[in-house]
Amino acid sequence: MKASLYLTAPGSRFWTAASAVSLAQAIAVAAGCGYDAVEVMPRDARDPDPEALRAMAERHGLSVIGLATGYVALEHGLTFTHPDPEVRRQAVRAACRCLDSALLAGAPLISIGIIRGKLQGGASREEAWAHLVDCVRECGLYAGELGLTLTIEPGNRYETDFIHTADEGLALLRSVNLPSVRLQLDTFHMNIEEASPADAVRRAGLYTAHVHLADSNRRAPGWGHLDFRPIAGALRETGYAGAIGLEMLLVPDLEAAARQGLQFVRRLFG
Ligand SMILES: [Mn+2]
Repeated sequence: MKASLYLTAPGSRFWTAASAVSLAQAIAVAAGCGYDAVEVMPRDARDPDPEALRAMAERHGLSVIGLATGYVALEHGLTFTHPDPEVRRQAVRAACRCLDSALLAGAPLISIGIIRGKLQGGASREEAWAHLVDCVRECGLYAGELGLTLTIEPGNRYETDFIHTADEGLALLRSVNLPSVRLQLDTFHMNIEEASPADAVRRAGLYTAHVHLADSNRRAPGWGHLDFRPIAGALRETGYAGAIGLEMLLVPDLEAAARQGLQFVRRLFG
């Protein structure tokens, strides 16, 4: 099972930011721990420069497994469900630029999380859902042209009011109906929203293209109270062949969390 470490470009507003550690230093730590890959939340489509990122990873024998699009919402305020069509158009354009960067970084996927936005401006849930489907379809078509995958990550209710569960994610996949659009499951969100995370993994089946692992408190797995064994069992049952991405609070520090996360994954999946 390939393991990847989730890293954030320095200066990002995203919560995984590892203080003053540069991406080059963080990648060196990931390599030292024995990770296979990194996943990166950029600050912009060119920050980090995707080709430089790829070279940094390759220097250590690592690959870039994916880029996150959260920066489009966090840094630029652009979302797929914004009531203003011009904002939605810009959000789609930014996500497509992220796909261009993923291609240059050698990353097979980009993820759709908070870029989907929240209900606002008096829009009804139905309108917002229709906007989301249109935006994801447009980005998904472009991802398909590039041979890349767009993953939809269900998120917990405190971070998004759209798509909390794997079932809701699957409903979006059905509406979009493109082979380039798939699910990304995150154990931290599943622990809050799913009646049974393991059953959610089974229902998502082979629609799952990527998995994030973190414990109940977003710390490294094993440092909270989530039981990962049924989740790992369900992933094995479904024949999941993607990577396991450690997306966790880098406490007490990057290296300690990275080491704990990887050891836990190696024990869990053998
Ligand atoms: Mn995640």
